[in-house]
Amino acid sequence: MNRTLVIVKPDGVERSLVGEIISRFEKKGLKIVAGRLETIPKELAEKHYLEHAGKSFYSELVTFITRSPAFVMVLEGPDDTWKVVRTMMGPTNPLDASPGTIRGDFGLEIGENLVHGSDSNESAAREIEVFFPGI
Ligand code: D4T
Repeated sequence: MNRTLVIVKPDGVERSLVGEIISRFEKKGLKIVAGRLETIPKELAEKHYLEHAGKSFYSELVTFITRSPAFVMVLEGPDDTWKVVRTMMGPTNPLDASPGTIRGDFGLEIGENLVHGSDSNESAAREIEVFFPGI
């Protein structure tokens, strides 16, 4: 089986969309193998978003992802589960996301786009190790 990291970001938790979002993944057939509600510590957020360090939106991004609890989870499914999850999330900017996707149905702003999903098997392995070391 193949695993990926998914985060319902603080905006999704604040808007009580955790159940709705998890439900979509479960109905699709993906299994939750780990999950935790937590206010992501700044150091962890910086590690997670390392690839964006130095970009104009980086400090806003770290402030946003750490501002209140997020629901962090590991989902398991077929090969390239990360791709299944990203398709269900829709593109980064919710304004570009089609209805039927999470961002398309619930989002309007790129800085409040509800959900994170790993963008490759390599990122998934790295990110799972950051949030759930040793699982
Ligand atoms: P994440 O990583 O959160 O799943 O989002 P994506 O994989 O879809 O998009 P990303 O890594 O390119 O961006 C990470 C995060 O930064 C926010 N962002 C992005 C932003 O606020 N302004 C921007 O211009 C971009 C490109 C949104 C998602």
